[in-house]
Amino acid sequence: MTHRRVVALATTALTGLLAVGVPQSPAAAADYYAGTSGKSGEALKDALHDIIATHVTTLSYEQVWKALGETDRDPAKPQNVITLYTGASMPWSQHGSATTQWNREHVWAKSHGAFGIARGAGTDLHHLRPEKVPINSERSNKDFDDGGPLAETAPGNHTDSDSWEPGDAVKGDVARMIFYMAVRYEGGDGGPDLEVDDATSRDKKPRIGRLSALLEWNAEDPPDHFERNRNEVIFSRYQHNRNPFIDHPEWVDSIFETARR
Ligand SMILES: [Ca+2]
Ligand SMILES: [Ca+2]
Ligand SMILES: [Ca+2]
Repeated sequence: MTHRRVVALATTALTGLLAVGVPQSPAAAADYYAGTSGKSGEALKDALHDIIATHVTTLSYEQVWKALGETDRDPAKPQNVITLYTGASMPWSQHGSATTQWNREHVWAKSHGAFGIARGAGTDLHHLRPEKVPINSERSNKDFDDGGPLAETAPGNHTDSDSWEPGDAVKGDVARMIFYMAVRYEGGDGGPDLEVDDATSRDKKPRIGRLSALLEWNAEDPPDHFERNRNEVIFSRYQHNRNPFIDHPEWVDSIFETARR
């Protein structure tokens, strides 16, 4: 285990102790994950899929606007949302397709599996985030990986021809969104079976990468209050399912480390 990972794990524990204002009680969270006890790897993935794909409410693409106003609300300025890659605060009302506005960034690029904006993967709040229109365009459908020069539109982010490296504050958020999607979507209901691989091939298959970078990012940037709160809002008010990797970041390695080999 690297020193960096040890520090990240210690920080995870500390963040858990210090988390305040999140309505989910430990007892309720344990109940949600009943059936996962003692499981790891593929068996844990299957159990989590059954939990997070059952009793889910799907939203229309139009309903996503209003929901993001709540899930990504700026705590210091309730009429605003916080955008994903740079943490900018923008008025919720300023959404649309103009270059001065924000729109709905599909963190799992919607061409990777061609689900578009269909109910389900295309409208799943667990991977949809507000982002400035020019940044959304520059990220495009690139895979995630470390490297490249600074992005033109997004300070603190890096990009090259085949990949996007988010700012340090949201690297873990991005990783956990991707891992959620891979477990949530297993090809049921006519939807795609999304999977993470170690490539940055930027193709249209139902895959995204790069797994090794995403594993590192999950360890380096543990869930904070903002990320936990948004999981709670999605669960209690919109979709009624959770991102298990925000509640249990350690499950990422259990399920996905094996996929790398
Ligand atoms: Ca690259
Ligand atoms: Ca973070
Ligand atoms: Ca899958």
